[in-house]
Amino acid sequence: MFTKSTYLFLCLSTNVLGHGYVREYTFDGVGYVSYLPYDRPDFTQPPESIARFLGNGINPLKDPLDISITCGKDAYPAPKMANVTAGSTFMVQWNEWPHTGPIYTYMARCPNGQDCSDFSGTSGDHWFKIEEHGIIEYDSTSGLAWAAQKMYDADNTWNITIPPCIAPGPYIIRHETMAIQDSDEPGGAQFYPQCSQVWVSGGVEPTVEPTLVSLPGDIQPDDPGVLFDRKAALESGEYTCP
Ligand SMILES: *[C@@H]1O[C@H](CO)[C@@H](O)[C@H](O)[C@H]1NC(C)=O
Ligand SMILES: *[C@@H]1O[C@H](CO)[C@@H](O)[C@H](O)[C@H]1NC(C)=O
Ligand SMILES: [Cu+2]
Repeated sequence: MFTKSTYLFLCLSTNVLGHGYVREYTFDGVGYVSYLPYDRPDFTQPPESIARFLGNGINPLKDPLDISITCGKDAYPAPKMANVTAGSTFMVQWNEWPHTGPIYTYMARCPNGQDCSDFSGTSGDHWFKIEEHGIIEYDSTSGLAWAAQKMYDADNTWNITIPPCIAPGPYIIRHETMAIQDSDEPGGAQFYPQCSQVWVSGGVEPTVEPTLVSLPGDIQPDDPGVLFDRKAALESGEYTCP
């Protein structure tokens, strides 16, 4: 027993130093625990969550054309759903985020109109992007920085606004960071998508139908936001998220 738990502990600490995952979401001021790949209090069942199972845990995805890119490896629908008002800003809390790179978020309306229990989002055009931040003007003195720097400095939080004019109903929110330390080599970019389920209420009429894309599909291995020279990008400030 002693040996086993010590070994487990060492494994976890090594991993946790490397990457990251979303630990908590705050929608309309209410905190919701995310899917926790490691820090379950009793190492048995994950708590019932609004977040989809994340089989890759804190580890990155490398192939944007694999269906894992939609919501993570072996993702499946979560038992719960958060309530959120259209036009409101929600917060994601990562456990940590030790990499640099862009941050962007997509949503998809769950087609049955009731919940997201039968929707993987892995085929067909369902997704629309609600925010993207690549290189940002950090503040008046520091100049340009990657969005992840701002997240890191804000205690690993990021705030995202739900579009005010989308139709009410069930949606998946797919929030993603990309780690770009090896993005100058083909296959070097690391993707960390995370999916949560929400019921959106309110909304400004008339609602606007967003342009929909597929995932996998919208992020390509040779996209100039995926395969690029990160130092040159930061120097020039020229970068477009995939
Ligand atoms: C969401 O709102 C519905 C309808 O008001 C309510 O029944 C449900 O309990 C709410 N869910 C959460 C997680 O607060
Ligand atoms: C997100 O919002 C929270 C609460 O308002 C704030 O403490 C945090 O600094 C914000 N994070 C970023 C990256 O702006
Ligand atoms: Cu990492």
